[in-house]
Amino acid sequence: MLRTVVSAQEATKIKEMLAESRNVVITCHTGPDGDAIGSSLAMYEYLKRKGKQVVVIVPNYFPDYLRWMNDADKIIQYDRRRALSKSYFQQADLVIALDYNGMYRVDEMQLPLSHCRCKKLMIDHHENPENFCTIQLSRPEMSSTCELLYRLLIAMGEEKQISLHCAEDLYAGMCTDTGRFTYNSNDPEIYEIIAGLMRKGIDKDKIVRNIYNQYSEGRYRLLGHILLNKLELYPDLHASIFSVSREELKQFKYMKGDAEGFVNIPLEIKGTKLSISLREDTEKDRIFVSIRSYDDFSAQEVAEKYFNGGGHFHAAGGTLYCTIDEALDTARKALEAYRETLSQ
Ligand SMILES: [Mn+2]
Repeated sequence: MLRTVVSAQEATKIKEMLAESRNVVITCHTGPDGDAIGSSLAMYEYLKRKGKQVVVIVPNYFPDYLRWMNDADKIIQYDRRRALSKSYFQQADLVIALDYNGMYRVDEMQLPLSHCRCKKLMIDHHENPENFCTIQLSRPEMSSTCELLYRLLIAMGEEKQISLHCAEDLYAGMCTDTGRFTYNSNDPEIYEIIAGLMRKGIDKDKIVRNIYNQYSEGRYRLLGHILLNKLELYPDLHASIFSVSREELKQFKYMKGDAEGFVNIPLEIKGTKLSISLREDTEKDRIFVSIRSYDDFSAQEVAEKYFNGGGHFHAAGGTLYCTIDEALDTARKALEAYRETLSQ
């Protein structure tokens, strides 16, 4: 038995909301990751089996390594199919917001989302949710939206309705949001949930291979370049910074998703407890910042104070509108500002 995370009352309300709806649009955040796509397709699978008219609409491109999931080919990409997407939003009597906490997180899809007068349901694990949904199931203490969605399905008494495909999607999201259960995953119940998903017949080893062993050659050449030429290590501060410019990304035939997880790698160097990654956008003049930390050092605080961002305690990010050199200066200043804490 899992502890109560979703109360019986909440579960009943959500179950009723789902039962009353006929045309459902499932949405997730821009730059969808494994948890966003996993929770969206798990919900899609569940509602489809309930006989609902349901579509998944994502704001933009999602990485190829998530396309093995059942019905991934049915996902509609908003930035490519605006008219079609808008018609789905207009017809919807329920919009579900998965793995995001505010309308700003869907980028340009905000327009049809905010115009949509129907009921909205949020299921999410990011802090400080915005109040834009009829029902808001927000649990920042959850490791992933997929974990929360599994708990919701159980709380609604729907364990039997979790299909093999649904279980695969949920596992994929739980796995990617915890770095294959290497961070943010000390809750023993996570493993009870995995056991539950395995009883549905998932091949978890194959899911991991499907997700992680699908990268391009360019990704590893780029990583080699970064580690050899771009990584700045500050052993006295137990910290590291690296930056990648648009030119460098082009040189290594960068595709969206190719740099994913790079920020975690410097933390594998003994003694490092903070890693900052700065990556120039290939299109607009902006720098994507990614921050990871260990122990009691808050990546979130650094993201908020220096990089117009936020996130989770150990995994955060932000955006800077400046040159890559200016971004490097900002990152170095941030390290200096935390010298006392970091040098301990
Ligand atoms: Mn997530």
